[in-house]
Amino acid sequence: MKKSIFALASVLAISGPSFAGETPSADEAEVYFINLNNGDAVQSPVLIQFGLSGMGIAPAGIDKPNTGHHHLLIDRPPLGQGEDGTEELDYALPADENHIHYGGGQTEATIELAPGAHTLQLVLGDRNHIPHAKPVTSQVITITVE
Ligand SMILES: [Cu+2]
Repeated sequence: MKKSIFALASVLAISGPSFAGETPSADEAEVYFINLNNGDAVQSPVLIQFGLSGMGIAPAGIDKPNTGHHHLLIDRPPLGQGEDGTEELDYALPADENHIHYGGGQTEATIELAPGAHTLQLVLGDRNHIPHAKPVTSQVITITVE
């Protein structure tokens, strides 16, 4: 995990100042959970399959129109305006235990989750990890790990 955070830091450093939320999304683009529904009871580790329609996947750092890479938000409020008034959708997503980047272009992941309820949301990010304009985000679902 540490290695991927360093890799992300170097991508951000190379790309320099980014222009917030300026990468256009396709009008009809949608991200969704393929194999999980709100209210599901599951066992850890949990396989999560990332669905995307209307756009394509490209690894982080690749500049290709109508593409992005998946981000999984775990146990945090829906992406939007933060408590301090910051418009989160305008900036690169952080990389931490609540924000997992799939910058290699992955379309599924198996993650460990502690027993109990967890919220999940998918957000597509552009080559600089910034949500598109307009943002392509899934519904927030709650699953319970038994
Ligand atoms: Cu990213």
